[in-house]
Formats: sequence, structure tokens, C-alpha cells
Amino acid sequence: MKNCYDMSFKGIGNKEVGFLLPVEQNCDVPFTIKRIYYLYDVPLNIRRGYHAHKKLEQVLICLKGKVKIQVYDGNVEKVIVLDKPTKGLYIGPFVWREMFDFEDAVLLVIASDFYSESDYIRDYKQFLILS
Ligand code: T46
Repeated sequence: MKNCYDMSFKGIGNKEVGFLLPVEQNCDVPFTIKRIYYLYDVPLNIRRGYHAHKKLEQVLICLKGKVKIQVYDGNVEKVIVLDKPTKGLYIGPFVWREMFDFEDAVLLVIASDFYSESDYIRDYKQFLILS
């Protein structure tokens, strides 16, 4: 699939004392980090996203609970389950995403740029033309 892949992180520690997981820019994530945000308290029946980005790169990590991410690059579609804080999903430009089945999830998003509505493609027909 284009511009989208699974990532795996390694926590430092053990079950006795717990774990710590550092994420460094241009190392653990393939870009300079300019913003983080997180989604929380999303009801189970809610589906979010419904857009792609023109330039933005992001890594999604579910810190708590479980969430499903449906991604589509205009050719291949897949659903990824994020259910542990050592698992990540990289999503680059021109990938349609929808997040659903939030189960008590705290979904951390690490982003390569500041928020800009002009970077969003929210119209699905427009996405199909551009992708
Ligand atoms: C994405 C998925 C995974 C801001 O003011 N600043 C921000 O940094 C963000 C991300 C959003 N907003 C505003 C824009 C909307 O008025 O917050 C509101 C909700 O945003 P949106 O409907 O785009 O949220 P999601 O959950 O559909 O999508 C978000 C990100 O926007 C998006 O980039 O890839 O999470």
C-alpha cells in the first residue's frame, strides 16, 4: 500500500517496573515532529476521519484501549487494529482514513506539521481524482 505502513516500537523496562517508550523525530518517526494531539472519549458507534491529507505525515499510536483504522490509497484498502502502545501506523499524503470502533481508546497522533485546514481533502470524489 502506498504511503501507509505498520510500525512497531520497543518499550524500555519490564513487567516488574513497567515500561517507558520514547519517540524521537527523524528516528522513531520518519519526520520532524511539529504537533501532537490525541482523540479520547470517542463513543463506540462513532466513525471519524473521512479525509486524506495533501502533505501531512502522521504516526498513530493507541496508548490505551483499542481502535480500528481503515485506510485507502485509491487502490488498496485495509483495516488496521491498534490495540497496544508499542504498535503504530504511519499515514502519509493521499491516504483516505476512517477511525472507528473506539473501545475506551486514547489515540495519540504525532504529526509532521501544524494544523492547517487547507491540507485536508475532505471530499471523497476529489480524493479519488487526486490519488
Ligand atoms: C487525522 C485523524 C487521525 C484543530 O483545531 N487542530 C488540530 O490539530 C486538529 C487535528 C483538529 N482541529 C479541529 C478541526 C475540527 O474542527 O478539531 C476539529 C476536529 O477535527 P477532525 O474532524 O479533522 O478530526 P478527526 O478525528 O476526523 O481527524 C483527526 C485529524 O484532524 C486528522 O488530521 O488524520 O484525526
